Amino acid sequence: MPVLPQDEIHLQRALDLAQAAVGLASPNPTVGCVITSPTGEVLGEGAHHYDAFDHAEIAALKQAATQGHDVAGATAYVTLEPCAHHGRTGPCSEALIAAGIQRCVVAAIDPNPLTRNKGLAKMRDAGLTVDVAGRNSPQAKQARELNDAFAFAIQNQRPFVTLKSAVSLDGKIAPAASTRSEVSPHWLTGPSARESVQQLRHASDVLLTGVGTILADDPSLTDRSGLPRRRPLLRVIFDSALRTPADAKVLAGGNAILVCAENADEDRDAALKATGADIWRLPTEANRPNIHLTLRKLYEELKMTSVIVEAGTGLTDALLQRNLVDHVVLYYADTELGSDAIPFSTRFPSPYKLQESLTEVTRSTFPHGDPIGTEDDVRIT
Ligand code: AOF
Ligand code: ZN
Repeated sequence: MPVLPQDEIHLQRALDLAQAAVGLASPNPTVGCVITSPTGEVLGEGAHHYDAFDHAEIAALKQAATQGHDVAGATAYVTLEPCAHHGRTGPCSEALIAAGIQRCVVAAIDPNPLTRNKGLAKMRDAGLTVDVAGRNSPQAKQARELNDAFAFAIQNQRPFVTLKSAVSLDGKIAPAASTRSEVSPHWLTGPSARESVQQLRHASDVLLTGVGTILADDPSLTDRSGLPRRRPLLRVIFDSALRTPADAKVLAGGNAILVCAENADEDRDAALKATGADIWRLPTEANRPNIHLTLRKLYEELKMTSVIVEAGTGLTDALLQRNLVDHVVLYYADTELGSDAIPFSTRFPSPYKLQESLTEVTRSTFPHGDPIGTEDDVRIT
């Protein structure tokens, strides 16, 4: 791949269509499709939006029909293998066959066991030419990255967890508590890191934090990317004793769940629920909210497939210790904060050590290969 010179261009266009649908497809995968004539003319385009039901291929076939194009003998470029099962809609592989598509170019195989490889087989059996992008091609990589969370969640029955933090070169996330008030809350992130964080939040279903972060910084923790999403970013706060103040910014506008101990003070409920927040009373684990249980509930009951964690040392440690971190994004600030400052994690003396440990211990859970993404233009503002 590419087999033909135009393949790369059309597959890239299909990937761009999928990319534009990030936030609109979850809990389904993000998928784009382009249908072209044998001479390379674009006949129809589509992307999957969960609320519109149609899979990307059906959306593209419908657009071609609306524009009066005949797709017999055409090529379909799809970022994910066309499905073979009956779910909320009929199988796309059969729809492409029935429409007379002659060739299908696929960027990535569907990780869903219900349909994986079956769509390809159906089309091949029907006599279509089916080409799959090489595993290491840029198109295949981009297609897999778009659906990292979907693939992980469907195979592990819990959401994909991305841990995000801004750290100093010596692995600290904030100055020592005694000097903290002298520093602005956004002390470690520059404009380009902040923009990147918004993109990460936009691609996530849930933002997870701890009550310590709420009490220390009173952050609003919203998706301010300005891009559309089908369900608002759900903020989940681990708060065993319900210490979150009812006027905390994170509770403004609802879409928040406080996870507390079963015996947390009942009197706090009414004030917190009045903000629109939900309260989950769950059995604790060593006096802390049970992380496994929370993640499983988020997936099973709310179909949440991706979580971004923006938290302090305690929650970061707890997640790393339980091997519940699937992807780490660190923004490095070109500074050192000294040994009294608050560490990213007590389990690792510095991010460099963290990188080594993750490479050894949990590399197999990292779909991207390289566990740590850095951004070199981060500066203290
Ligand atoms: C495709 N094209 O655009 C998408 C696919 O519940 P359903 O019926 O919407 O099916 C969802 C499953 O279909 C999902 O888990 C994945 O395997 C596949 N998604 N397939 O051919 C698409 N979004
Ligand atoms: Zn489909």
